[in-house]
Amino acid sequence: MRQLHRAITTIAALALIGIAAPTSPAAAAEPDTHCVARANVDNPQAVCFDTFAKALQFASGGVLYDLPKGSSVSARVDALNAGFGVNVVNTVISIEYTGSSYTGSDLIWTGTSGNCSTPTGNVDYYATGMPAGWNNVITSFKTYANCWVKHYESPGFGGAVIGYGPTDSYIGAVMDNQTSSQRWS
Ligand SMILES: [Ca+2]
Ligand SMILES: [Ca+2]
Repeated sequence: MRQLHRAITTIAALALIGIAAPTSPAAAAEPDTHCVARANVDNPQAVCFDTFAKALQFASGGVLYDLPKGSSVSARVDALNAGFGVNVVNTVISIEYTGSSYTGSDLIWTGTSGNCSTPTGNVDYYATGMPAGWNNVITSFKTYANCWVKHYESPGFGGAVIGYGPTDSYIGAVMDNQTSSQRWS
């Protein structure tokens, strides 16, 4: 009986070692990231967080705002944008996603000039290039603050282009994972 008990204890110890063994780094999927960048600057930089809520809070300029738990992304962005000129410095002009239907990692574009003007004959906001990690990855996007967005294949507004257009769950085969610069109007 004692020998059997010892054998079971040994097997259990080996099993624990097996469970505790680290998984291969190659097998670990890259976690989604949630980033914020400012348009209308020369070299936009992304500041990234592990949750969308933290990224949106940063985009708001760090000003706290209270909304019910489970509020939709649109409701939260609308609340942030409603504070423009009151207690919030930034306006969210679009959110870009690496996956279709607003999935994957996201990039919150902000500006400091409030809403886009309704005519699309002008450029209200621009990004001549993408922040680090965001070149050639955009697949879907949501627009805010009366802005529509143009996505360009190349930096500096060159190559294939789609837009101006509003929120789209799929950018289309031609521009999928191709965006290297953007304009908003
Ligand atoms: Ca490109
Ligand atoms: Ca405009």
